[in-house]
Amino acid sequence: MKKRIFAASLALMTLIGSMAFASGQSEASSAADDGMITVGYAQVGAESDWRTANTESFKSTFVEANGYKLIFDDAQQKQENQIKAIRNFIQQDVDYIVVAPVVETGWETVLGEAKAAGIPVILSDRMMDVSDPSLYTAWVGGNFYQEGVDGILWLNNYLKKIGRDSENINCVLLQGTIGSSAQVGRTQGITEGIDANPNLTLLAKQTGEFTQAKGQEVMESFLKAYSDIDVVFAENDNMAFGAIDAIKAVGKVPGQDIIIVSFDAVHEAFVKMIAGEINASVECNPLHGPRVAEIIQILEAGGSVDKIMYVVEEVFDMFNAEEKLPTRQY
Ligand code: GZL
Repeated sequence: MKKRIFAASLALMTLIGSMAFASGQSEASSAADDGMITVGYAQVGAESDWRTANTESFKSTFVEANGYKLIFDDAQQKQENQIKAIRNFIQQDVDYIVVAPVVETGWETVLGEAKAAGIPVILSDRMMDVSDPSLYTAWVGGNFYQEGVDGILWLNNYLKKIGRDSENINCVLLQGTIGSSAQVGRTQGITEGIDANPNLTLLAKQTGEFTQAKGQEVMESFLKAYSDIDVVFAENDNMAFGAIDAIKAVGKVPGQDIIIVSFDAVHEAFVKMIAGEINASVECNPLHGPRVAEIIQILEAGGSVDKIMYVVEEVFDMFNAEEKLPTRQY
Protein backbone atom coordinates (compact mmCIF):
# COMPACT_ATOMS: atom_id res chain seq x y z
CA MET A 1 0.00 0.00 0.00
CA LYS A 2 1.52 3.39 -0.94
CA LYS A 3 2.08 5.70 2.02
CA ARG A 4 1.17 8.63 -0.21
CA ILE A 5 -2.12 7.10 -1.33
CA PHE A 6 -2.92 6.16 2.24
CA ALA A 7 -2.27 9.72 3.43
CA ALA A 8 -4.33 11.14 0.57
CA SER A 9 -7.24 8.79 1.18
CA LEU A 10 -7.05 9.60 4.90
CA ALA A 11 -7.33 13.31 4.09
CA LEU A 12 -10.15 12.58 1.65
CA MET A 13 -11.98 10.46 4.21
CA THR A 14 -11.60 13.22 6.79
CA LEU A 15 -12.99 15.72 4.30
CA ILE A 16 -15.89 13.41 3.34
CA GLY A 17 -16.37 12.54 6.97
CA SER A 18 -16.66 16.20 7.88
CA MET A 19 -19.04 16.74 4.97
CA ALA A 20 -20.97 13.59 5.88
CA PHE A 21 -21.07 14.73 9.48
CA ALA A 22 -22.54 18.00 8.28
CA SER A 23 -25.18 16.02 6.37
CA GLY A 24 -25.70 13.60 9.27
CA GLN A 25 -24.18 10.55 7.44
CA SER A 26 -20.70 8.97 8.05
CA GLU A 27 -18.62 7.42 5.23
CA ALA A 28 -17.26 3.90 5.72
CA SER A 29 -13.47 4.04 5.34
CA SER A 30 -12.16 3.20 1.86
CA ALA A 31 -10.27 -0.05 1.19
CA ALA A 32 -8.31 -0.93 4.30
CA ASP A 33 -4.54 -0.35 4.05
CA ASP A 34 -3.29 -3.86 3.41
CA GLY A 35 0.01 -2.76 4.85
CA MET A 36 1.98 -4.68 2.20
CA ILE A 37 5.08 -3.13 0.66
CA THR A 38 4.96 -3.61 -3.10
CA VAL A 39 8.36 -4.20 -4.74
CA GLY A 40 8.89 -4.27 -8.49
CA TYR A 41 12.01 -6.30 -9.35
CA ALA A 42 13.57 -6.02 -12.83
CA GLN A 43 15.86 -9.06 -13.06
CA VAL A 44 18.49 -9.49 -15.83
CA GLY A 45 17.34 -12.92 -16.98
CA ALA A 46 18.02 -16.59 -16.23
CA GLU A 47 21.39 -16.97 -17.97
CA SER A 48 23.40 -18.67 -15.23
CA ASP A 49 23.38 -20.67 -11.99
CA TRP A 50 24.34 -17.46 -10.23
CA ARG A 51 21.27 -15.68 -11.62
CA THR A 52 19.03 -18.54 -10.54
CA ALA A 53 20.36 -18.26 -6.97
CA ASN A 54 19.98 -14.48 -7.09
CA THR A 55 16.35 -14.73 -8.24
CA GLU A 56 15.57 -17.36 -5.60
CA SER A 57 17.04 -15.07 -2.94
CA PHE A 58 14.57 -12.34 -3.90
CA LYS A 59 11.57 -14.63 -4.35
CA SER A 60 12.12 -16.24 -0.95
CA THR A 61 12.62 -12.90 0.81
CA PHE A 62 9.88 -10.75 -0.71
CA VAL A 63 6.92 -12.90 0.33
CA GLU A 64 3.55 -11.93 1.85
CA ALA A 65 4.52 -13.51 5.16
CA ASN A 66 7.30 -10.89 5.35
CA GLY A 67 4.88 -8.08 4.42
CA TYR A 68 5.77 -7.79 0.74
CA LYS A 69 4.08 -8.09 -2.62
CA LEU A 70 6.72 -8.89 -5.28
CA ILE A 71 6.20 -8.08 -8.94
CA PHE A 72 9.01 -9.95 -10.73
CA ASP A 73 10.16 -9.39 -14.32
CA ASP A 74 12.73 -11.49 -16.24
CA ALA A 75 14.23 -9.28 -18.98
CA GLN A 76 15.92 -12.16 -20.84
CA GLN A 77 19.17 -10.15 -20.80
CA LYS A 78 17.64 -7.29 -22.83
CA GLN A 79 17.87 -3.71 -21.55
CA GLU A 80 14.75 -2.66 -23.44
CA ASN A 81 12.77 -5.23 -21.51
CA GLN A 82 14.12 -3.93 -18.21
CA ILE A 83 13.20 -0.36 -19.15
CA LYS A 84 9.67 -1.55 -20.06
CA ALA A 85 9.42 -3.35 -16.72
CA ILE A 86 10.49 -0.24 -14.78
CA ARG A 87 7.86 1.85 -16.62
CA ASN A 88 5.30 -0.82 -15.80
CA PHE A 89 6.25 -0.66 -12.12
CA ILE A 90 5.84 3.14 -12.21
CA GLN A 91 2.38 2.68 -13.78
CA GLN A 92 1.48 0.31 -10.97
CA ASP A 93 2.79 2.85 -8.46
CA VAL A 94 4.87 0.30 -6.56
CA ASP A 95 6.56 1.32 -3.31
CA TYR A 96 10.09 0.37 -4.44
CA ILE A 97 11.79 -0.55 -7.69
CA VAL A 98 14.77 -2.93 -7.55
CA VAL A 99 16.91 -3.36 -10.68
CA ALA A 100 19.81 -5.68 -11.53
CA PRO A 101 20.87 -3.65 -14.60
CA VAL A 102 21.99 -5.81 -17.52
CA VAL A 103 24.47 -3.11 -18.63
CA GLU A 104 25.80 0.06 -16.97
CA THR A 105 24.56 2.79 -19.34
CA GLY A 106 21.24 3.97 -20.81
CA TRP A 107 19.21 4.39 -17.60
CA GLU A 108 19.01 8.18 -17.04
CA THR A 109 15.59 8.73 -18.66
CA VAL A 110 13.68 5.90 -17.04
CA LEU A 111 15.26 6.50 -13.63
CA GLY A 112 14.22 10.15 -14.02
CA GLU A 113 10.64 8.94 -14.54
CA ALA A 114 10.83 6.82 -11.35
CA LYS A 115 12.23 9.80 -9.43
CA ALA A 116 9.44 12.06 -10.75
CA ALA A 117 6.94 9.43 -9.57
CA GLY A 118 8.56 9.49 -6.12
CA ILE A 119 9.49 5.79 -6.24
CA PRO A 120 12.89 4.90 -4.72
CA VAL A 121 15.14 2.74 -6.93
CA ILE A 122 17.54 0.24 -5.36
CA LEU A 123 20.25 -1.39 -7.50
CA SER A 124 21.23 -4.99 -6.87
CA ASP A 125 24.11 -6.98 -8.41
CA ARG A 126 25.37 -4.81 -11.29
CA MET A 127 25.90 -1.05 -11.28
CA MET A 128 24.41 1.75 -13.36
CA ASP A 129 26.60 4.56 -14.71
CA VAL A 130 24.43 7.67 -14.24
CA SER A 131 25.44 11.35 -14.05
CA ASP A 132 23.04 12.01 -11.17
CA PRO A 133 23.60 9.56 -8.29
CA SER A 134 20.35 10.71 -6.69
CA LEU A 135 18.58 8.64 -9.37
CA TYR A 136 19.08 5.57 -7.19
CA THR A 137 18.99 5.21 -3.42
CA ALA A 138 21.48 2.37 -2.85
CA TRP A 139 23.47 -0.39 -4.58
CA VAL A 140 24.28 -3.87 -3.21
CA GLY A 141 26.71 -6.14 -5.04
CA GLY A 142 30.12 -7.62 -5.54
CA ASN A 143 33.38 -5.73 -6.01
CA PHE A 144 33.98 -6.92 -9.54
CA TYR A 145 37.35 -5.24 -10.03
CA GLN A 146 38.63 -6.80 -6.78
CA GLU A 147 37.30 -10.17 -7.94
CA GLY A 148 39.44 -9.86 -11.08
CA VAL A 149 42.47 -8.88 -9.00
CA ASP A 150 41.86 -11.84 -6.66
CA GLY A 151 41.71 -14.19 -9.66
CA ILE A 152 45.12 -13.02 -10.90
CA LEU A 153 46.61 -13.17 -7.39
CA TRP A 154 45.39 -16.75 -7.08
CA LEU A 155 46.96 -17.69 -10.44
CA ASN A 156 50.33 -16.09 -9.60
CA ASN A 157 50.43 -17.97 -6.28
CA TYR A 158 49.39 -21.23 -7.95
CA LEU A 159 52.04 -20.94 -10.67
CA LYS A 160 54.64 -20.44 -7.94
CA LYS A 161 53.28 -23.45 -6.02
CA ILE A 162 53.67 -25.71 -9.07
CA GLY A 163 57.06 -24.27 -10.06
CA ARG A 164 55.84 -22.57 -13.26
CA ASP A 165 56.17 -18.94 -12.12
CA SER A 166 59.11 -18.24 -14.42
CA GLU A 167 57.51 -19.87 -17.48
CA ASN A 168 55.80 -17.91 -20.27
CA ILE A 169 52.09 -18.50 -19.61
CA ASN A 170 49.50 -17.93 -22.37
CA CYS A 171 46.02 -16.86 -21.20
CA VAL A 172 42.62 -16.49 -22.87
CA LEU A 173 39.65 -14.62 -21.39
CA LEU A 174 35.96 -15.54 -21.67
CA GLN A 175 34.26 -12.25 -20.88
CA GLY A 176 30.75 -11.74 -19.53
CA THR A 177 28.07 -9.59 -21.16
CA ILE A 178 29.99 -6.64 -22.61
CA GLY A 179 29.17 -3.44 -20.75
CA SER A 180 27.86 -5.16 -17.62
CA SER A 181 29.69 -3.98 -14.51
CA ALA A 182 30.61 -7.59 -13.68
CA GLN A 183 32.39 -7.84 -17.04
CA VAL A 184 33.90 -4.35 -16.88
CA GLY A 185 35.34 -4.82 -13.39
CA ARG A 186 36.58 -8.40 -13.78
CA THR A 187 38.14 -7.71 -17.19
CA GLN A 188 39.95 -4.66 -15.79
CA GLY A 189 41.28 -6.57 -12.76
CA ILE A 190 42.39 -9.53 -14.87
CA THR A 191 43.98 -7.60 -17.76
CA GLU A 192 45.80 -5.22 -15.43
CA GLY A 193 47.21 -8.27 -13.60
CA ILE A 194 48.32 -9.89 -16.86
CA ASP A 195 49.98 -6.66 -17.99
CA ALA A 196 51.77 -6.40 -14.61
CA ASN A 197 53.34 -9.89 -14.92
CA PRO A 198 55.91 -10.17 -17.77
CA ASN A 199 55.43 -13.95 -17.83
CA LEU A 200 51.68 -13.71 -18.56
CA THR A 201 50.40 -13.09 -22.11
CA LEU A 202 46.76 -12.51 -23.08
CA LEU A 203 46.27 -14.28 -26.42
CA ALA A 204 42.56 -13.38 -26.86
CA LYS A 205 39.43 -12.19 -25.10
CA GLN A 206 35.82 -12.49 -26.26
CA THR A 207 32.38 -12.45 -24.65
CA GLY A 208 30.64 -15.71 -23.85
CA GLU A 209 27.56 -13.75 -22.62
CA PHE A 210 27.80 -15.45 -19.20
CA THR A 211 26.23 -18.59 -20.73
CA GLN A 212 27.59 -22.15 -20.91
CA ALA A 213 26.73 -22.65 -24.57
CA LYS A 214 28.37 -19.45 -25.75
CA GLY A 215 31.34 -20.04 -23.43
CA GLN A 216 31.91 -23.44 -25.05
CA GLU A 217 31.59 -21.98 -28.55
CA VAL A 218 34.15 -19.23 -27.89
CA MET A 219 36.55 -21.64 -26.17
CA GLU A 220 36.31 -23.95 -29.20
CA SER A 221 37.34 -21.04 -31.41
CA PHE A 222 40.24 -20.18 -29.08
CA LEU A 223 41.45 -23.80 -29.18
CA LYS A 224 41.31 -23.78 -32.99
CA ALA A 225 43.32 -20.54 -33.10
CA TYR A 226 45.93 -21.34 -30.41
CA SER A 227 47.63 -24.66 -29.66
CA ASP A 228 49.48 -23.32 -26.60
CA ILE A 229 46.82 -22.05 -24.19
CA ASP A 230 47.92 -22.50 -20.56
CA VAL A 231 45.16 -20.62 -18.67
CA VAL A 232 41.48 -19.76 -19.20
CA PHE A 233 39.91 -16.94 -17.21
CA ALA A 234 36.12 -17.39 -17.37
CA GLU A 235 34.18 -14.42 -16.00
CA ASN A 236 31.53 -16.78 -14.64
CA ASP A 237 31.26 -20.48 -13.78
CA ASN A 238 28.79 -21.33 -16.55
CA MET A 239 31.25 -20.20 -19.22
CA ALA A 240 33.91 -22.25 -17.40
CA PHE A 241 31.63 -25.30 -17.67
CA GLY A 242 31.42 -24.71 -21.42
CA ALA A 243 35.19 -24.28 -21.65
CA ILE A 244 35.69 -27.62 -19.86
CA ASP A 245 33.60 -29.40 -22.53
CA ALA A 246 35.55 -27.68 -25.31
CA ILE A 247 38.90 -28.59 -23.74
CA LYS A 248 37.89 -32.25 -23.29
CA ALA A 249 36.69 -32.37 -26.92
CA VAL A 250 40.25 -31.69 -28.15
CA GLY A 251 41.68 -34.40 -25.88
CA LYS A 252 43.16 -32.06 -23.27
CA VAL A 253 42.62 -32.29 -19.50
CA PRO A 254 40.89 -29.24 -17.93
CA GLY A 255 42.54 -28.13 -14.70
CA GLN A 256 45.82 -29.77 -15.70
CA ASP A 257 46.75 -29.12 -19.36
CA ILE A 258 44.79 -25.87 -19.15
CA ILE A 259 44.31 -24.08 -15.81
CA ILE A 260 40.81 -22.64 -15.32
CA VAL A 261 40.17 -19.62 -13.11
CA SER A 262 36.47 -18.81 -12.85
CA PHE A 263 34.06 -16.47 -11.02
CA ASP A 264 30.80 -16.85 -9.02
CA ALA A 265 31.61 -19.97 -6.93
CA VAL A 266 28.22 -21.64 -7.52
CA HIS A 267 27.56 -25.18 -6.30
CA GLU A 268 28.52 -26.92 -9.57
CA ALA A 269 31.83 -25.04 -9.58
CA PHE A 270 32.65 -26.66 -6.23
CA VAL A 271 31.85 -30.07 -7.71
CA LYS A 272 34.24 -29.33 -10.57
CA MET A 273 36.94 -27.95 -8.28
CA ILE A 274 36.76 -31.13 -6.22
CA ALA A 275 37.08 -33.09 -9.49
CA GLY A 276 40.10 -30.93 -10.39
CA GLU A 277 38.48 -29.59 -13.58
CA ILE A 278 38.28 -26.00 -12.31
CA ASN A 279 41.31 -24.76 -10.38
CA ALA A 280 39.76 -21.74 -8.64
CA SER A 281 36.47 -19.82 -8.50
CA VAL A 282 36.28 -16.30 -7.09
CA GLU A 283 33.05 -15.87 -5.15
CA CYS A 284 30.40 -13.32 -6.11
CA ASN A 285 27.65 -13.71 -3.55
CA PRO A 286 24.15 -13.64 -5.19
CA LEU A 287 22.11 -13.69 -1.99
CA HIS A 288 21.04 -10.03 -2.21
CA GLY A 289 17.37 -10.52 -1.25
CA PRO A 290 17.81 -10.12 2.52
CA ARG A 291 20.18 -7.17 2.04
CA VAL A 292 17.70 -5.30 -0.14
CA ALA A 293 14.91 -6.08 2.34
CA GLU A 294 17.07 -4.61 5.11
CA ILE A 295 17.52 -1.43 3.09
CA ILE A 296 13.77 -1.15 2.50
CA GLN A 297 13.00 -1.63 6.19
CA ILE A 298 15.45 1.13 7.13
CA LEU A 299 13.90 3.45 4.52
CA GLU A 300 10.38 2.56 5.70
CA ALA A 301 11.43 3.59 9.22
CA GLY A 302 12.64 6.93 7.86
CA GLY A 303 16.33 6.00 8.19
CA SER A 304 19.13 6.52 5.68
CA VAL A 305 21.29 3.86 4.04
CA ASP A 306 24.80 3.70 2.60
CA LYS A 307 24.87 4.34 -1.14
CA ILE A 308 27.30 1.48 -1.90
CA MET A 309 27.26 -1.85 -0.05
CA TYR A 310 29.71 -4.58 -1.11
CA VAL A 311 28.96 -8.18 -0.22
CA VAL A 312 31.65 -10.31 1.46
CA GLU A 313 33.48 -12.57 -1.01
CA GLU A 314 36.16 -15.29 -0.82
CA VAL A 315 38.33 -17.23 -3.28
CA PHE A 316 37.75 -20.99 -3.41
CA ASP A 317 39.98 -23.51 -5.13
CA MET A 318 40.78 -27.18 -5.74
CA PHE A 319 42.52 -27.31 -2.34
CA ASN A 320 39.66 -26.04 -0.11
CA ALA A 321 36.52 -26.83 -2.16
CA GLU A 322 35.75 -30.16 -0.50
CA GLU A 323 36.01 -28.70 3.01
CA LYS A 324 33.97 -25.60 2.12
CA LEU A 325 31.19 -27.25 0.06
CA PRO A 326 28.99 -28.17 3.08
CA THR A 327 28.95 -24.51 4.17
CA ARG A 328 27.65 -23.21 0.86
CA GLN A 329 24.14 -21.72 0.53
CA TYR A 330 23.95 -21.76 -3.28
C1 GZL B 1 27.63 -10.84 -11.00
C2 GZL B 1 26.51 -11.10 -11.99
C3 GZL B 1 26.98 -11.96 -13.10
C4 GZL B 1 27.47 -13.34 -12.67
C5 GZL B 1 26.98 -14.18 -13.81
O1 GZL B 1 27.18 -10.02 -9.96
O2 GZL B 1 26.04 -9.88 -12.52
O3 GZL B 1 25.85 -12.19 -13.98
O4 GZL B 1 28.85 -13.41 -12.50
C6 GZL B 1 25.61 -13.61 -14.05
O5 GZL B 1 26.92 -15.56 -13.56
O6 GZL B 1 25.10 -14.02 -15.25
